[in-house]
Amino acid sequence: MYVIYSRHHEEHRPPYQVHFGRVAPPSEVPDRVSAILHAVRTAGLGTVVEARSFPPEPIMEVHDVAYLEYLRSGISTPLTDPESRGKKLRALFPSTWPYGSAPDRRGSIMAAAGWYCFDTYTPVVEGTYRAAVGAAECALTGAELLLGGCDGAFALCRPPGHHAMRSKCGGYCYLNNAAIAACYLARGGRVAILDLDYHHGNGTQSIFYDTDQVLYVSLHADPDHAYPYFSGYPDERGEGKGLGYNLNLPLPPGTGEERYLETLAVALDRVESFGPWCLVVSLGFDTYREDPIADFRLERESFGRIAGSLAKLGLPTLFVLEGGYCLPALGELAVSFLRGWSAAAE
Ligand code: SP5
Ligand code: ZN
Repeated sequence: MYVIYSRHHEEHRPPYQVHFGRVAPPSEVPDRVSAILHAVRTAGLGTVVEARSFPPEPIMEVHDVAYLEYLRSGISTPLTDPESRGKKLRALFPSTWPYGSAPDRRGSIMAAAGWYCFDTYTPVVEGTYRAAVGAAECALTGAELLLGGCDGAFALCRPPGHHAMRSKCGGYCYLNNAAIAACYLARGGRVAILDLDYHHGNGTQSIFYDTDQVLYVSLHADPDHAYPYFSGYPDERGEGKGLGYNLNLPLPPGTGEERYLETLAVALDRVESFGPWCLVVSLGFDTYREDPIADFRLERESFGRIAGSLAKLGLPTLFVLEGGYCLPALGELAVSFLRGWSAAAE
């Protein structure tokens, strides 16, 4: 198993997030990936490699050019508002969103912020664009390994990606790493994406909602009480040609291993009946019982069992890191996962 990282992830350091209308410490921090890398190296698991660089085209297949330009240059665009003329921001957050039947007006940087970002968790800072491109390159490097015949790769993407839409950031996500990899892998045939993050991958769902070439299946907290609130319901099944190629399996608060593995079996049946040539797993560790922002009850060993069930599919698989915020446990969760995968894949 190759484990892929980008040194550029450290350049994305959000100073804070706004949660329930209050300033709170950031959850999505550089130590997340450092902790996993350290644990994987200490355990002597897998081959750790750096992402290679890619031309912009595979990213532009998923994301809108004007949105990419917002991520690249938004933070250095001076405000023109009366009380802050000429000032530069340290972290670009929206304060206003398009309202009513607002036409596409993006004159000021604050209009762009509301246009291109859907929540108060996802600021653009100086290093965001470079880090997000590095994360996409981790996923693409993994995709290329699969196309070359490798049967497993784990891309340590940071910032994460599954909430990012074609032209909107949100949920700590800027570029949809799993979607970018899936598009790249689609040159080899149909691709399935299985999303195991605690939160519904609203970005990934929206990107592939109208296609039958990429299947999206997700296990996540019921949006009736959990972020991202507006999507992840079972009646969202796809549209047009894509009808029947989107499957949401919401789970209640307190979900533990038994219920999780039963639901995973339903998801894996759908993946098998789709018959993809490979699988992309959006892997979040925020389903862990001690995760500070979530309420599932998976144990460390659960991650090894989940990996074991995935390995039994026998498909070339690209794991793409999404969430997971319990810093003291992240390393051991990743190690448990990788051990479970290699034990079953042998
Ligand atoms: C990729 C991913 O897992 N994104 C998650 C986005 C979650 N957004 C809601 C976060 C609630 C954060 N609560 C912070 C409390 C700080 N004390
Ligand atoms: Zn999550």
